Amino acid sequence: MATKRALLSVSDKTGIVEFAQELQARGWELLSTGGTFAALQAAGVSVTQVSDVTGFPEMMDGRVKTLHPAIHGGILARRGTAHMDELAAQSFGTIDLVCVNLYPFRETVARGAPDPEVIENIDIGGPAMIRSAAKNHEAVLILVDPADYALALQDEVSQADRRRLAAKAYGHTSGYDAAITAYLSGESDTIPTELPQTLDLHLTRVAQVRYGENPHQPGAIYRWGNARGPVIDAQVVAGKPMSFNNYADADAAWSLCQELAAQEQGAVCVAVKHANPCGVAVAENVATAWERARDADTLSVFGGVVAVSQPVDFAAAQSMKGTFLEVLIAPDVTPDAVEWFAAKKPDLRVLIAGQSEAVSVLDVRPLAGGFAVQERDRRPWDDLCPEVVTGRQPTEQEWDDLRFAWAVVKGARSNAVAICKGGVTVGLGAGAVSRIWAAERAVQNAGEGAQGAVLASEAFFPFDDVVRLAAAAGVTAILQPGGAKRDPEVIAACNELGISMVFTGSRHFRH
Ligand code: 93A
Repeated sequence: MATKRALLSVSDKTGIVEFAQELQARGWELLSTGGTFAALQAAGVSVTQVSDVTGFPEMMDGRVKTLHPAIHGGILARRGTAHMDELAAQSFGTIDLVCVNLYPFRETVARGAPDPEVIENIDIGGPAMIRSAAKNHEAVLILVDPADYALALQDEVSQADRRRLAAKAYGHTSGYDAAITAYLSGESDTIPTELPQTLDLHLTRVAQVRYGENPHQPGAIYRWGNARGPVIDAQVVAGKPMSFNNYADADAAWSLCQELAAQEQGAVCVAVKHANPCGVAVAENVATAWERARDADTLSVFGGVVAVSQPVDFAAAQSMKGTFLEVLIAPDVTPDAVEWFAAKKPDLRVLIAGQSEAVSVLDVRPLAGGFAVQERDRRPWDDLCPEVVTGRQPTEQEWDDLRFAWAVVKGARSNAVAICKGGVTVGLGAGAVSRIWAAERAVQNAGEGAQGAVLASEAFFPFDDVVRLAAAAGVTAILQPGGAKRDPEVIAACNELGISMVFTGSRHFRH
């Protein structure tokens, strides 16, 4: 078999030397552009310059390096066709692997470089090679991410993986072009500070579901650009295929679970029904957290979706005996637990969450004809300056419960009220169209459990009615943003009834 040739041309040189060494050890011939060539040669890798292949030097400060038929013909030739004869007639060889990442355009914009420098960082030859290789992905491996180098070193890379790499490659160039578009139209591409004029809505379908929210609605799951997500990239280790509603609820459960895990000590369990938490608990281990979350509302948890913050072992799995659940998502699940679930709860979808460093910071709501887009509400507890506005101060235990309850109402649909005690939701009212109804639901749900508990609300109290209701049920401390016209009346009611009130100054609607 002819020697395989790889073209390496990368601005981000992470892992490139090790990768080139591994390719060389497997008998690959390596071609490379100026800077990459220098880095590889310095590391003792034997490599040929692209200019020796094209017969032309790199020109115009590198603007023209790889834009040549010897390169693009070698990538694009359809193997086993007359293309190969055309290639041979020019004495060109094939190129079987293209490893490229682009000039750091975004980074150059981000550090406020002058316009000519930004323009110079618009990569032309790189995207051209990426597009060529991705088009011919049946024969050519296209790598745009050092995380995929290991895959390329396998003896045989499947067609499915080659296609996935090609899709990723087009996502890479389309995101890159969107950044250039944003810059040239005078908009910043740095999303967290200001949302851009145009959004790269490059979406790839990643999963098929039987139907949408209801059987008469077609549905599918898409990935946004190259983003990875804990749920869309989760590994389903047991159970039935995921449904549309399973995806949505698992996402809601996991995100609240992660938020709580970041601020609490111990294992967190979040049970979700219809995108709202119905039982949430933090405890010394997963089994106990689950049991407390379940017991918080044994009725609603039926058919629920559960996220836990720590690995599920055999004991934790067994604690879920006797409750019908749709989905369980965890950072890991031990093999004996997976086996037990598969045997005893064959319908339960058991998910090991995917890596999610690059989860989108955007929150998108569909509108007929477009989308409403905002930054996600990611404000953590530590960013707040909670202020006690009553004579009575919360006790230490109440502070812990207030912080816990605050995260829960933040993860629920407005209007949301949570009553919590000892790291467990004892009463929840979410998705109500009036605040007092959310509070009434929570109080009713809590029953006797409201005695000595705390209450949190994701938005302010327009009247003192919630305070009076909560105090009558036995609640001793309340947390809310504050900022209503009638705040003085609300505070007076707390002082009169001897309960503490804390203002966070931060509202957390989730409509
Ligand atoms: O200026 S370019 O658009 N012209 C080209 O022909 C070309 N070929 C590769 N930039 C080009 N590249 C880019 O050079 C690659 O996309 C990569 O980002 C970079 C690697 O250059 P070096 O190996 O010299 O560090």
